Amino acid sequence: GHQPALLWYTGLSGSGKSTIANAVDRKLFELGCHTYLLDGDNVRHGLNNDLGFGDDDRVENIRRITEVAKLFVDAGLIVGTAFISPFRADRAQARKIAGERFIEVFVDTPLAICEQRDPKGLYEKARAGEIANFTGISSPYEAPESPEIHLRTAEMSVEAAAEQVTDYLRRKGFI
Ligand code: GGZ
Repeated sequence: GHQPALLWYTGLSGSGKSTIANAVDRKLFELGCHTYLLDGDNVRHGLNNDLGFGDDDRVENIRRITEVAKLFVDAGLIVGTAFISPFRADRAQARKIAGERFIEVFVDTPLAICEQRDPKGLYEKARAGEIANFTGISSPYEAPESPEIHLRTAEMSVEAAAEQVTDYLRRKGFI
């Protein structure tokens, strides 16, 4: 069996949040855990397709994600959320709502590396002024001060990062 939990991934665009969250999900599935992953693909394209990237819309984006994640946690799942979630206050609110089940996972990839990867060419567009309010360029990212899990991705593989997460879950008795 396993205990429900909320793995709250936070980090810049291109930091690897979704990739790592998916790798963790696969490992948990193999262990027989019931999981669900909320990410841009299933939330920003559906429930939150009325929201953009100004500060107010990001706050509302994260507020709704927090409430939906809470429902899945109440249903007993190990939930992952993979959003930039740039504001400390919003993550603090999610922590308050999820209680001791909240696990902040800082996907700590330096801006220079994210920008170098630029898998979707978004940083290039943001630098050229073609995308407004781009996180790290023209919109702030407030890094976590004391995340439960700190992934320094520049120094590790996706597999090693995923293992750091499952090790934590094991150590704390969630799995
Ligand atoms: C940041 C943006 C922006 C702006 C579009 N700023 O790398 P991606 O493409 O796939 O991930 C980014 C995603 C960020 O959405 P989130 O819901 O995670 O953001 S937040 O938590 O701040 O609400 C990026 C794309 O959307 N994208 N415009 N201006 N990222």
